[in-house]
Amino acid sequence: MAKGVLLTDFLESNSDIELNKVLLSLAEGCKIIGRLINNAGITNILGVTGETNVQGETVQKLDDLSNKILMDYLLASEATAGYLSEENEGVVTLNENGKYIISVDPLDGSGNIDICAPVGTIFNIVERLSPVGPVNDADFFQTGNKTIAAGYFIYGSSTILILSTGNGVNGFTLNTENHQYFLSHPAIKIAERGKIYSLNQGNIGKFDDGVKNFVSYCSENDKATSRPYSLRYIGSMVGDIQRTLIKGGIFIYPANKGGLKGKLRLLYECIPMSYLAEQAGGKGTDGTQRILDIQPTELHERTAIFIGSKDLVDKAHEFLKG
Ligand code: AHM
Ligand code: MG
Repeated sequence: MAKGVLLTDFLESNSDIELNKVLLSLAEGCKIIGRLINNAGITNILGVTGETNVQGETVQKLDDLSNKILMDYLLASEATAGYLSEENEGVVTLNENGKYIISVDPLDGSGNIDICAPVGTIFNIVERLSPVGPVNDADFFQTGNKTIAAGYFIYGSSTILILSTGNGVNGFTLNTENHQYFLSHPAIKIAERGKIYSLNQGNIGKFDDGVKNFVSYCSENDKATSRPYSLRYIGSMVGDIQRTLIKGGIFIYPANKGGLKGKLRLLYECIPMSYLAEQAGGKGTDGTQRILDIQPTELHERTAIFIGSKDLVDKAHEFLKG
């Protein structure tokens, strides 16, 4: 029998009872999602539903199932007041008396399931602003400075929960024998100096000169700074952020020329990942300001993101300023 610190024990000493209920419901729901993903090829749940979501993107069957599972489990937690998801147009009230609201990407990188690449569930939790009753959009329009807890479950060679409740970042691996999460990655710190850069370089022609020049800088020869740096890009944000947290480096999803908004969503992708990055000693910005300082104004708002080791995010900023 595996020994170690269980997620349940860890949470007892790190967060309040209501928050624990939300986190533990998520953790249970994500066990189910992880199992569905593991068996997807033999249970006819690969592929698309034939529908598009509110953002005009193709919905995979597993996107839809993951969304429903999370809603069911969070409803059962009785502590989750409201739910915002990439897969739902508007916000959903789960428990009118709940204290917390949650924004999620139920299955990030789902376009990669067919090739067995890592995918994940990303979440960000804040306290609701409205007192009781149905939640509203304003409850969700809170900056990342108000985040109480954030993280993701990555379904890769292991299922791992990467979590911060505002006191550093810890990883919990799901033991497949007893189905319990154990602390496996305590006190994760991002390397201050990164040697990996990560972006969809095929789009380089669409990006501003600042991004292009930074990419050229990363691929130049320079012994003193160990360049060229390695290029790594999974195309699944949870996978790319997992590598960035563990090995250091920078992950970038820029805006197209002249714009501020990239592809990735502020509330349920960029805020939680930037919260984790900062809690691990790194940085997350949109190229001009901290992601956590951005005031959200739309539920499915997008932003550019530059996230990871401090030195590389700062270096990218030098190039972006021109
Ligand atoms: P999704 O939320 O619809 O899965 O899209 C987000 C994903 C991220 O996981 C990943 O970083 C990005 O899209 C990759 O985009 P691209 O294919 O343009 O490189
Ligand atoms: Mg996503």
